[in-house]
Amino acid sequence: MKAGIIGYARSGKTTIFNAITGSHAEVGAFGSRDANVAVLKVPDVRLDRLAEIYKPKKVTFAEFQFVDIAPSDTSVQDKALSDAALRLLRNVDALVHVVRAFANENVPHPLGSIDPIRDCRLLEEELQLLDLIVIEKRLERLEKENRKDAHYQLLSRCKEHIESGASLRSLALAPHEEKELAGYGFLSQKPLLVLGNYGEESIGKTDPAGLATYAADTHNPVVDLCGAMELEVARLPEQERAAFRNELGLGEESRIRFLQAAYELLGLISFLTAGEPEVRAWTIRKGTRAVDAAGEIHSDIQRGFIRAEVIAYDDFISAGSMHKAKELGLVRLEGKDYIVKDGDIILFRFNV
Ligand SMILES: Nc1nc2c(ncn2[C@@H]2O[C@H](COP(=O)(O)OP(=O)(O)O)[C@@H](O)[C@H]2O)c(=O)[nH]1
Ligand SMILES: [Mg+2]
Repeated sequence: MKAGIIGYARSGKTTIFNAITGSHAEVGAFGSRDANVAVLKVPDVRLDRLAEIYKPKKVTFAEFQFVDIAPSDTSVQDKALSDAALRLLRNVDALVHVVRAFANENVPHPLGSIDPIRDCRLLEEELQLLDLIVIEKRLERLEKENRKDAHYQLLSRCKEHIESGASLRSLALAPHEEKELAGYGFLSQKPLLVLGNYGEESIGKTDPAGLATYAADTHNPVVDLCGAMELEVARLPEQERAAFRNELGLGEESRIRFLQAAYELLGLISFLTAGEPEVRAWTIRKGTRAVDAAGEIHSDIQRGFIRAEVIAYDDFISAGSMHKAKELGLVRLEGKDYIVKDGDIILFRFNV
């Protein structure tokens, strides 16, 4: 899974990227790169516990890619997205909008004032407009070629939806229509997480900029944090961080809050595999069938799928070992269509 950070210049995107990923990308500048990319390991206490039991050679956490995209060209800083950004964003699974809610006179906002809800609205409009441009071009092509087919009708529906002021996210689509549109990578269709970047003075206040209320209306989830403080804490030696967070009232680590929100937003869960060579977590979407979950591991396992031996993590822990769990009848045999649950420990039987 991959999330792309977007937002106005100097909203704190790189600061938050560094705080969440523990990277050292240069704040306020970018050099010649198009993007900073980091891979987050998704913390999972279940894996730690399984590793104690299996003592495997390798423990592999689920991974989540986080991309900090270069700011717009300095001449067009009132736009949140540059052309280079757009190319990178087409293939992300989710967008993270860093919204500036901190005041800092030395660092002006490109629009001249701090107004988080305005920024959310304008960014949403920017995404919609970018999609509209793509749709209109395509429709024109189809008209020229005299192909007013089902695809044409579908794109026309998208166009009307955007013209009514809505994002494609809220357009009801049948599964085959979703597939038909997937190749376009429409930006206003991507799940969006709002990351409110507050100043120190807002720590401990509830929804100081009204972002949660705005987000409830648009169904975009919100995470509030204080980027500058998060970065300070992230730079401390690990053993000092928790005490500092407590003292400052910063709450749960930003990385964990971000990942939880992102998993929730994208409807993600993890299933686990455990053995002596490796204990590992795999990320899938809620509602994934066993045979497709197998495909996450290897296409051979998917193709040759026979059955899945499944035990819920909690059942395994209470039994204490796989041997005991089997004796107690806690390990189930499931077929291809079984819907995998979060925390299922699975052994796939397959034949190639
Ligand atoms: N006071 C304050 N300054 C911040 C905060 N987050 C970022 N900044 C400052 O704002 C400037 C731009 O930050 P940066 O992360 O490069 O923003 P980007 O352009 O969105 O990537 C830098 O000088 C940061 O130090 C914050 O939470 N509080
Ligand atoms: Mg930046």
